[in-house]
Amino acid sequence: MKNDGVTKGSVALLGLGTMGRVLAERLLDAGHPVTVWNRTPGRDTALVERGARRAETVREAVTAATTIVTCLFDHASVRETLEPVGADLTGRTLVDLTTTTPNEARWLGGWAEERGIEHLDGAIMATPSMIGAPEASLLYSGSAEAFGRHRTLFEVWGSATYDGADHGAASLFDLALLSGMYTMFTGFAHGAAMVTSAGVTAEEFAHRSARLLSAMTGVFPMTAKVIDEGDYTGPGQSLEWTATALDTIARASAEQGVSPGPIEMTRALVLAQIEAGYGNENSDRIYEELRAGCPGDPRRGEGPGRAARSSGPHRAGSPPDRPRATSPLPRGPMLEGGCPGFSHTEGDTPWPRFSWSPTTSPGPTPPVPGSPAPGCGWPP
Ligand code: FVH
Repeated sequence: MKNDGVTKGSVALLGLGTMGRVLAERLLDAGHPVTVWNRTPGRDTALVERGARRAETVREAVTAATTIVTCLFDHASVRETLEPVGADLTGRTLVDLTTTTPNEARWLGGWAEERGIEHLDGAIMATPSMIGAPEASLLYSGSAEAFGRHRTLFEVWGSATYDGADHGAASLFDLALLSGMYTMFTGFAHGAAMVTSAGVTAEEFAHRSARLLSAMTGVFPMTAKVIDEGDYTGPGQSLEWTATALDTIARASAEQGVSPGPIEMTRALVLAQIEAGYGNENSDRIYEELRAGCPGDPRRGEGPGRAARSSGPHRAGSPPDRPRATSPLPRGPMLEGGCPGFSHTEGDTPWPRFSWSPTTSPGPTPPVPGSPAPGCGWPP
């Protein structure tokens, strides 16, 4: 670890947006020497009054600390900020709390490794007002050593979970969790639009919706078991039944003059699996449709269920050329070996790992495996 006479435990925080400012405040509360930098001047005034040191340039900030925390807008802004000071970061620890994709985090991990910079990617599972409170949770992945040394520091922000050496792991969990959150809020907004069209307040609806949705989360473990075992023939709501229910909701929505957009999205997944011949199977099977990939992606169909999807004529309610599954589905290459361009190390992380080969100059972020394929927009 490079020190250059810099105080041990000193932190430079780059990015003083809504989140960055709160992260800096909690560090100051905990007694850490903090240097702050922001692209637009003036956002550090309150922090400087509380004892933070103002850096006029990125270089001044990174050379003032042993640990550099970035909390910027996106991956592009992280690159724009850090690339000119790559050499100054050598021997220091970089913790990027910016929301990025797993492959963007892996790219930054590779870029850092090439320069002798310890790297951890972090994901903040909290809003700014939660930072420092017990309900705030932050995920980290990358250098285990760096995580171990910084754990106490990280805990000033919230609980700190280490998700493994794959630099993209924290980000993968972050975005997977947020997928559920965004679609839940969209479903709530849709339901609210339906009832407010009849004069009911959204507030009244919120109480009922929260009760139902909270209860429904109790079903997750059972759904997960079905997905993990790949057997959709057990008891539960069939795809055919679900399609009828979704159709009724969509028609009710239209009757109220409300767009059925969120329901149409789910319905499309259900109908695709019915068309593939699984109408009598459990509606948890929409997982298979998601794993099959994006329309237009050359890898589409490489996930589990591919053999069944690609063979024989499709008949509603009866899977083509495949007996109804009583044992786990054969796992396809996407699960076992990872996506094209990925490698998976036995006994290491349970998700596909991106093999990153250092080059002298990383250049622009490569079109990374797993990035959106053409035709992946919605509606398809
Ligand atoms: N706020 C939240 O609730 C969420 C919670 C979960 C995690 N996110 C992620 O945290 C990152 C920062 O979020 P933020 O809320 O602080 O965002 P802003 O208030 O918009 O501040 C953005 C900062 O980024 C700076 N910035 C933007 N572009 C550049 C650039 N090209 N070069 C250097 N800095 C840049 C911006 O600077 P300025 O506009 O003041 O000059 C702000 O400091 C984010 O990834 C969330 O997804 C927060």
